Amino acid sequence: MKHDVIRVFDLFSIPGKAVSAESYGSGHINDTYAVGVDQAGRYVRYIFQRINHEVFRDPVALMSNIERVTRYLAARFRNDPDASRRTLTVLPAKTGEPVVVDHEGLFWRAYLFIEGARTYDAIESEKQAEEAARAFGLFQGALVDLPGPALHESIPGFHDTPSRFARLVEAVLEDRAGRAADVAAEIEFFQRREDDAFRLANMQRDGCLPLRITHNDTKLNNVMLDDRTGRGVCVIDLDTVMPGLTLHDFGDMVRTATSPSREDERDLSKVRMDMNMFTALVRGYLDAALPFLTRDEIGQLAFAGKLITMETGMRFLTDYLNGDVYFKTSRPGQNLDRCRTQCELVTSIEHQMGEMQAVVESFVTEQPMRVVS
Ligand code: ADP
Ligand code: GN1
Ligand code: MG
Repeated sequence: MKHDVIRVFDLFSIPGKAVSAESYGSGHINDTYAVGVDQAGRYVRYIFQRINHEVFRDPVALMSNIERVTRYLAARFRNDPDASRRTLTVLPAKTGEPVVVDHEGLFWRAYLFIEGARTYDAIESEKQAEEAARAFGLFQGALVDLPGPALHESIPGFHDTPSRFARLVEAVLEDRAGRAADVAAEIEFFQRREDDAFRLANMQRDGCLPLRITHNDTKLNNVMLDDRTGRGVCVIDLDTVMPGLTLHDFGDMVRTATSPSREDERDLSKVRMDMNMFTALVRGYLDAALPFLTRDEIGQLAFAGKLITMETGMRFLTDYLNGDVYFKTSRPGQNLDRCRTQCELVTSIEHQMGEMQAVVESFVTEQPMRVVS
């Protein structure tokens, strides 16, 4: 284990004695631990996270976002019989603050552990796709009326796809790790699709897509599904909740919940956009989000899947070219493998775009949509 989490536990006002700590989950950014605590003979688990402050430059502002959002959600779920599991619960440090700095200058936070539910790194069933999408749709819907000033932008330009494209070009030119020559095919893959990077950004600039409060990191393993019922219990990983486009959230669901393969799968024959999974996603998402989405947003749902898969592929390739400095890796070449699965999925989406668009339309019974192409 990289950190002395038992020592960090003492910085929080959680009763009992920490008896175990283990690395937990498979996130690419923060360091997550499950900490077991003995509370007068009762064993209770908590989640402790070291916030990656290279990525999130202002952990205090970030935690003020998360506190506002989780308090608001807790109030909304107040009458739910399962209220304590429906949102993350931030546990204060002894200072009373939601984030604390340890002896090494690292930033830590703690959450209640959501028991009886789990996350999935790869989609296994249509039901999971539908439930995950409904949970993210409900999450967006619940935050439509969040009172107060705009949330802090925890990572500026996070889904600015044109700037992600520019950063890839920069990484190719700099070629810091001397890898560009080996990935000419992947670089060209994205260059051929440069125009796509601009579509949603242009629509937003032209006032066709509203800025809302969105999650911005809606990959499948950022939603917990109930072990018993399979239903979406809680949307987690709230670091990037900030003003954004609903389409980016839906797009990341398509990226992570339509192919049965893992993100770093090396056998590319396993990577494909499964139309049944896509249909389940649209069903679950629109069930929750149809009341607040505009026609233009609905018209771009299928395209958003392609865009975010492309954007994420570009980010993996950029990181590979920069020498693997952003996403955690556990083996050499992993970021390149991740990039390749994204390219494969983009291609699969391109082949099925007409059908995907028809699926979306089949769920919308009112007046015909305005589809911008
Ligand atoms: P990262 O930002 O690194 O992706 P996450 O916040 O997504 O970190 O946490 C990593 C994993 O830890 C999640 O995918 C989930 O499996 C688990 N996890 C996170 N928060 C909780 C929680 N409150 N209760 C139970 N498990 C959690
Ligand atoms: C990161 O933190 P995690 O693992 O849920 C990344 C996302 C990427 C994703 C790719 C803050 O998500 O943007 O889409 O990896 N989060 C950040 O798997 O960059
Ligand atoms: Mg995560």
